[in-house]
Amino acid sequence: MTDLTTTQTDLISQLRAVCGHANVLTHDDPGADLSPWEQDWRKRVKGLALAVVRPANTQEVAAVVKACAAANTPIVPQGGNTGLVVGGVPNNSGTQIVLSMTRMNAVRAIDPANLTITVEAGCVLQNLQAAAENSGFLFPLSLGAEGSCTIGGNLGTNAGGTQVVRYGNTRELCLGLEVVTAQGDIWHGLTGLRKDNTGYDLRNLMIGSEGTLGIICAATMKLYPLPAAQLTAWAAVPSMEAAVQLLGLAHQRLGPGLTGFEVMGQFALSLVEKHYPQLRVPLWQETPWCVLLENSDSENESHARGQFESLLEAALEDGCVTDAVVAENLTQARSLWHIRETITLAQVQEGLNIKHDISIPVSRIPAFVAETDALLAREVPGVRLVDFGHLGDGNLHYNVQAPEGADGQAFLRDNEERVNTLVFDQVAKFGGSISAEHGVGEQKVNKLPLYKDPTALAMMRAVKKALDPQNIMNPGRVLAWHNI
Ligand code: FAD
Ligand code: 2HG
Ligand code: ZN
Repeated sequence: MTDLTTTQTDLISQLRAVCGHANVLTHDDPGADLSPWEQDWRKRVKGLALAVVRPANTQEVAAVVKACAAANTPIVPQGGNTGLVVGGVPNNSGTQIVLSMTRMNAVRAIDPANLTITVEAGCVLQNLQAAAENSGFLFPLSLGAEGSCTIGGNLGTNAGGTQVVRYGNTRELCLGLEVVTAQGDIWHGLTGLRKDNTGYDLRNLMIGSEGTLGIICAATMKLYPLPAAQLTAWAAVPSMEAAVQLLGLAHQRLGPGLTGFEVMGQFALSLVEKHYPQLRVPLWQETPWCVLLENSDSENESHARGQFESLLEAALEDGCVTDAVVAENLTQARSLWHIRETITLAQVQEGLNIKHDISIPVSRIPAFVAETDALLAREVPGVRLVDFGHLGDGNLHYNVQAPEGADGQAFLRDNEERVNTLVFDQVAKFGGSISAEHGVGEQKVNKLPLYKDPTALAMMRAVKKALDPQNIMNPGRVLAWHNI
């Protein structure tokens, strides 16, 4: 560890006085290993923290921020550290503290009549889902990282996941927040109100701000009735056009019952088959695309099954589906979802890759994919496209894997920048966004000014400057300070 300045040593003593000695970890502690907090999930970046601070409550968070502000020390809020854009780990300067929220994980209250649950930011998403279910409700946010990501991180990134087609992003699920500002003040905004027109929408400003404006300490989230039945189908579709046609049919036939609509390209599924053969991927060999559909029904299972079967019959007749299976039971349904959620891990096994979490209007996705696939094949010979994602939301993970047998590091060094530019230029041409779900983090910080509306960017900079004039909240993420 580098020598600490007197200010840094004093700060660490103050933080230990606030949170307790054991909850402020530094590299000077005997046997210290801070790498779980310093290394990003994709293992693309490893930072160096001045300290990892683990507060137990909102008052401690406020005191930590006040101390850091006085010492002009940057703070990187962190939840489960499953983010994919290098937003929740420190840089390598050794001057930033990681504020780990995982000790603040309590479910504070459930209000059944108001259909709300109030939880602390460090609550793991799966535990929040379970708390809701144990009280007879559904908390619908669902994503592959749900066993370790936290609701604070979900709010920080405005996470999407697989139920957005019906329930919206994390933002749509949130009614109130408790936040510590960059000055260390507490905003008590935990209302469970569905209507409140008393000025600027600060809640939605904080959501998706990736820790750059304040620290989310707790949230009041919406609950929904548990569906009476939930069915999952896996369909082979002959083209992306057919997948979009199937989506239209599913909206028409299932209405609000359509809770999931995921598309998966053949190569993406071949990676699951290759690295996780025990999962037994259905139908993938004979078709360029598969679609996973979910029907959540408020009546009963036979109603849901009847609806699903008539949808699939119509789709087979129209030719937008060539073959399909409907899960017979919950275990089979879970296995199908598990295959979908395993694509990210299969990509890790296959080697280094370039990730994109883009959105395009659904109607334009087939043309985008055809044109961009051809462009990449021409510009980066041998490149392998791992296309999958939340087609129901117009959100594709248009990921790019190195050619077979290529050295992943060399591939990234020579191609990452060029591939990003090619893909993002195409996204702009088709009226899309360069990040639909994972956020900007550090990874897209230099790209944002190229693709975001300049007036919107100017307003974002003004907000950052007003709320965090010292630039201590997750600096260098979302916006680069030299641009502010
Ligand atoms: P972290 O990674 O710890 O932090 C993420 C960002 O939020 C950072 O900028 C951090 O500073 C900020 N932050 C964290 N906590 C707070 C807080 N309390 N207050 C303010 N800011 C905070 N994302 C999707 O949107 N959809 C998916 O389907 C999806 N699937 C995934 C599947 C896998 C296998 C993996 C590894 C990731 C996936 N992700 C997905 C990305 C990631 O899980 C989400 O971004 C998630 O919301 C991050 O939560 P976290 O607690 O891990 O946050
Ligand atoms: C998903 O939808 C996640 O599974 C991760 O957003 C996407 O691995 C990816 O690129
Ligand atoms: Zn996703």
